Amino acid sequence: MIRLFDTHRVRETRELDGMWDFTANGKTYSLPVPGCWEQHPDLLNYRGQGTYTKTVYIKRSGNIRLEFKGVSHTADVYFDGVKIAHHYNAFTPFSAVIPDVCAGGHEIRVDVDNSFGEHSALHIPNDYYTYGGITRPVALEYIGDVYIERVRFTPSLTDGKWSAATEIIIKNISDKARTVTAKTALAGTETERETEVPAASETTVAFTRDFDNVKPWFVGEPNLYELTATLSVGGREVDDMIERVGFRVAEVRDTKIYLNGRPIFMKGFNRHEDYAVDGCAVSLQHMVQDMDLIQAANANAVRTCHYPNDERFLDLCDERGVMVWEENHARGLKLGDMQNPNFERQCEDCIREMIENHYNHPSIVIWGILNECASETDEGRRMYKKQYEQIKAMDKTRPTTSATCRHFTDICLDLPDVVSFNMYSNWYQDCDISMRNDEEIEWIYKSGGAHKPIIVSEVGAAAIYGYRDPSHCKWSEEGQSDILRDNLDVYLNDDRISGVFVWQFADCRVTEEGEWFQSRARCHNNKGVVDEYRRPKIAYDTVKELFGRQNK
Ligand code: ADA
Repeated sequence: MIRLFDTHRVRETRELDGMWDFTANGKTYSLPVPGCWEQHPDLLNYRGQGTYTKTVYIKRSGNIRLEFKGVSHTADVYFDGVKIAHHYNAFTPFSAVIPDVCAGGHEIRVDVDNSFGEHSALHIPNDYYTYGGITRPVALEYIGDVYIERVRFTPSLTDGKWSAATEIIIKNISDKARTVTAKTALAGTETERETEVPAASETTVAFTRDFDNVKPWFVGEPNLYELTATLSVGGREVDDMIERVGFRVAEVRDTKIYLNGRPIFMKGFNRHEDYAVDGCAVSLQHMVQDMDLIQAANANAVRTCHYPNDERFLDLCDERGVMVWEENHARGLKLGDMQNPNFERQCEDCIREMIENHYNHPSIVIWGILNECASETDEGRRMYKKQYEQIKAMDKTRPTTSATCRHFTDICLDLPDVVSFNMYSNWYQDCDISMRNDEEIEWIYKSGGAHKPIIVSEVGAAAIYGYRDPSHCKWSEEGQSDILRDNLDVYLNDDRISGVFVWQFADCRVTEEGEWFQSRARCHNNKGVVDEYRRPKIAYDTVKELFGRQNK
């Protein structure tokens, strides 16, 4: 399943989930897609290249489109031996159109690489694991010469009245101009327009309409609507695209974040896409289990640390009324890492693909960038500024932020709409939590963050599941619970703060290469309130109790 709802009724689409042949180190396996190759006993720590192949049967001649929702971390795709796509980054989708394919059997080959090196500026040895494989779903679609590339839905609220702009991005891959009729249907309102799409080009058809009888999307009130866009040529429907949208506007006014004019407080978890046996190819069942546990802990938000998430999880957030801070792919990159010649382009591609593909999710209320990167440097500031500007050029409807740990040295706090900081009081440094919080906020106000909302983007401590100790020492479940209680008691009751995210929801695997193993017992980041099998630690109930008390 590629999304939690049907995205087409006219366009014929087929998912290529299932068993693919896989070859690595001269040995061939049969591996499931989506999946990580690390799930195979021969490949538990394999880092390098591997090749997936699958023969598909095309039942009628014409154009086909292949969509990969995620390949970790670099893919080179071939169709009958001809290269059709190259993509870097495990966490954003990509597609390829192959024109004039004849009916019959054809081979899809995907060369996958999860190695580290200068070619990979974002996937580096880190405090999470870079798996290998075709880790998210793959779809094969039959399309005509003109088809819908994307649909953008932008709601707005003026004097209590809803309106929305719908843009249909139409592609013509033929060498002749085509006259098409574009239609939309949403919440009982239909629109139609005829337009000509020049040969080998892309055209956008836009409609703006008022919507008087819709219910807004809000936290815990996830009203969703099906937006259908249809394309006809000569009176015959040739393509369609279905989106599931919500009437939700996000804005920052002075020190608060507002949804639909109502102030919100984001209380939630940082969640890596990582599950014991699934690796980063988290199954839908395990996504739903995560969502159930997150909501049972009285959370209302998730931060997709530190990369764009699988759209099925974002669909779940839409359905459940859970707010999302989604961010581009970057964690803890020092200036030297950011000066990798591939860094800026790889970030730009990631941001573009994240926003193009996730723009319509009402649950996403804020875009984040560059977690704990070199925001204390002039060169780093240039890159932060460029990425914020890219986001605003693509989406003016959502606020921006970035989680900093450059305490007292960050020179980028004037750039985002919301200032966020990661703080591990009483884990990495013992201190008076309230005093340290006051110091941090007073510095933020003096360093470009005045009159902005503030989010505590990470707070937490580690515990080894099952390790109990009456001394409540560090690494014990009791110790983790105490540290989270003491910190959340401060952050949940400070009116200057608009949100807090616990680091982290679940334990996750980390890279063994480099120095991470030294401070990461089991080669895991053990700060989850549940372990990698989602077995709750004492801290889970502590967070549940404290989040349950906070009803801002
Ligand atoms: C940082 C980082 C997280 C994680 C955390 C930790 O804040 O953003 O990814 O590494 O520290 O566990 O120390």
